[in-house]
Amino acid sequence: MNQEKLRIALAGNPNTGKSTLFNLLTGLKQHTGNWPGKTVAQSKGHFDFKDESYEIIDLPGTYSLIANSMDEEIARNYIAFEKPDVTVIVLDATSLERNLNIVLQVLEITDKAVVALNLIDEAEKKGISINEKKLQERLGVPVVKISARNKVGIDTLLDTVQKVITNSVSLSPLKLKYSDDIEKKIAELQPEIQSIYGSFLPSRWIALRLLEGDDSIISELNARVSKEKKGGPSYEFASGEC
Ligand SMILES: Nc1nc2c(ncn2[C@@H]2O[C@H](COP(=O)(O)OP(=O)(O)OP(=O)(O)O)[C@@H](O)[C@H]2O)c(=O)[nH]1
Ligand SMILES: [Mg+2]
Repeated sequence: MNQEKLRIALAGNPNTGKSTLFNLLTGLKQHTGNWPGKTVAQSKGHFDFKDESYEIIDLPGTYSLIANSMDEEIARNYIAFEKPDVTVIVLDATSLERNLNIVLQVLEITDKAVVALNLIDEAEKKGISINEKKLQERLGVPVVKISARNKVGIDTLLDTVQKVITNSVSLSPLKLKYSDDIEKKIAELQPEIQSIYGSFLPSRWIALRLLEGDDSIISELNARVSKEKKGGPSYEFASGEC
């Protein structure tokens, strides 16, 4: 058994059943209900599965990870900077199209992801059938159908999480390709970012945020540079530099 607990983050749109899944796994009682925006701060819980101990983080539901709000900043910072071993992206299978946007955003930050197609019971009731094999092929990360409320598919989801952690599934996450202009700028910035952070932080995603002029990422990066490189040469990103 591992000494260090493995960390799983639950991300996704509001009202997709993240806290229901969190409560089921941890035995805790996070607020759940049929309206969006219940979870406003990250909560932590623990559980064991097949000889392994996990810490699981219930993130606030968000439609995006560009940090327009406190919720988005909490979710984004956890996935990008705290680097969970796996991010489980919980989707509402009855509104798949709207929910896929957050998947692409998470996959820009991390390769270590599993998609949980939740509320599959509700989707089936509505006559919606989803070809999860096809979706998995297209997204390049595992897709598992679950119903957190009815406790269906949970062992398969956790088995899949373990496989991702132990690198026993091959991942080729779908990455958005931008216009040639933007791709050129990303290619210029990435080596600079890597020279400061090594491979620890997602350099392509950081390059995109810098190109967007995202001030919150700039202050986050500066805070981390001074924390991690205390006493070393200081390097400051300045707003509007790119
Ligand atoms: N039918 C069905 N309902 C579910 C399932 N999982 C969760 N729900 C319901 O979906 C609603 C939202 O669940 P929550 O767990 O609060 O969702 P959340 O993703 O934590 O929501 P936020 O914290 O607002 O982002 C609740 O009414 C749950 O009972 C499921 O598998 N099937
Ligand atoms: Mg919640």
